[in-house]
Amino acid sequence: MSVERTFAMIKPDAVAGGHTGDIISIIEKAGFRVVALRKHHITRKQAEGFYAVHQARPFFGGLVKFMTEAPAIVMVLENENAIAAWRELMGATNPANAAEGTIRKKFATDIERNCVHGSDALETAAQEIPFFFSSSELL
Ligand code: FUP
Repeated sequence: MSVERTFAMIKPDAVAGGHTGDIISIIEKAGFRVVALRKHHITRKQAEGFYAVHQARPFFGGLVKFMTEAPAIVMVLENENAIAAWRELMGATNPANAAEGTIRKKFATDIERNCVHGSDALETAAQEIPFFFSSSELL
């Protein structure tokens, strides 16, 4: 086990739905330290860059539209095994498959409007954290 940092986001659906406080409370109760946090309205260019790996997928246009429709909360979380631990707490990408007690089970609408994001590997976290934060914001 090692202490890791992961990039996390409360997506526009959950922020607009008034679930920001509940989700941050779940995060803190699960033992994560919030290293950075900011409300941020993602631009089209940022959404296209952030999800570039999915650009050939049929859902890409809808995903970019959703991610830019309203502000999100961007965060950096720290914990033992933070990357896997945060993905477990989020639940499956499709909330229909998400386990009881997970954030997506509680707050997500469907596979697109799935309320939270988390880096899927150390290398991804190392790209996603500086995509939204400068090193001086990691406190
Ligand atoms: P995750 O790592 O759980 O965020 O899932 P993916 O990287 O597979 O997908 C990234 C985002 O693409 C999901 F959060 C939502 C969106 N997506 C769709 O809208 N439809 C799909 O069929 C798959 C993913």
